Amino acid sequence: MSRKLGSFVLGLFFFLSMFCFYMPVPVMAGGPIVLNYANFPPAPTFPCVQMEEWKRKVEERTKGKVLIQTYPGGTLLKAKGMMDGVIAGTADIGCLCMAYQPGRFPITNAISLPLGLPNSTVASLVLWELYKKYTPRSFAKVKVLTMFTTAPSNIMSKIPIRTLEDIKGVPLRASGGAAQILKAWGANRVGMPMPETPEALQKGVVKGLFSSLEVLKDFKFAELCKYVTITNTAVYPFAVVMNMDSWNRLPKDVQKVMEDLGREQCIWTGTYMDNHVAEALEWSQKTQGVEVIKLSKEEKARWDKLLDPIVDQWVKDMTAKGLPAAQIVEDIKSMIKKYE
Ligand code: 3IO
Repeated sequence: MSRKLGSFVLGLFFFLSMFCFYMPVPVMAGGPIVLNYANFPPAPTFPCVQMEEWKRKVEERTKGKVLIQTYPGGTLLKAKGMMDGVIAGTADIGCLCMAYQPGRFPITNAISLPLGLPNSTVASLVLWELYKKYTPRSFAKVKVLTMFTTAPSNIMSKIPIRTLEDIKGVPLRASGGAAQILKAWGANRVGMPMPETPEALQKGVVKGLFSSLEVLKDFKFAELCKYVTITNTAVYPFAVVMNMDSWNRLPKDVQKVMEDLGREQCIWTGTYMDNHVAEALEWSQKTQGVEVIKLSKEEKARWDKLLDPIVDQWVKDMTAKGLPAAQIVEDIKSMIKKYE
């Protein structure tokens, strides 16, 4: 009796497994498509907030066909290894800050030149259009899902910086184009990715940093840096990239959802950043006693004058490397006008 039952169960198993075998592949055969998304800073910061928003939209618009597994805080890939990690397939998707490898992304890093980008929303749109126009070789090995920038950078410091004399020789943290600007103002610029900055500030390796102001709240820098000097200059450019094989494996309809999200996500993140900067600055002043220093007109003119050679020098250097550098600068200027 039990023998008969045994062979019945076995037979049933084979019978059913045949169905599994012949089932058309994507339709729930192995559950949803799971994609790993790596990010380098802690979860509450803006690159991760936009990551969760992108995940939400993709899962909703693919109706559960795709599941995005997010890894904030450098748990899967760290700041400087993001691009190569995605190329190697350590993560399917990764969010990277291009300023951490400035030589690697010369065209898109042009966005951090002092060209008067007014806010994150406009800068993000300009960056996205710049990428679409030039499709830089630096991204040939990956699928670019979106790009965005921070809001323009300001100085956050433990000591008040009111004049060029005050900033001279002060160790301040910045990366990429922002670092060039600090150098021009005479600061002792120290390069490191954002996640290493809290410890450097704590230990006194640096006396402040040069970045977008939402970090006052998101990294609690307002507890240490009681002064903000308004300069509204360099933005930091970011890219979200996908491993090329992972991309090619996706069904066409899923690819379309992600393609259509590229520009939308760029605008969402720019808008979130601009609003969050305003909120974080207010919080810093009201609850942390942070002083906001506005340079006088004459002082501002001195600071701006030191930035004049930066764009010319960049055009010279990049032209020598065979890039249409003057055209890129012209494009950025006219795109700013268009989006403003
Ligand atoms: C940044 C990087 C990670 C988390 C929050 C952030 N806000 C601004 C940045 C820009 C940046 O990459 C940097 O190094 O200043």
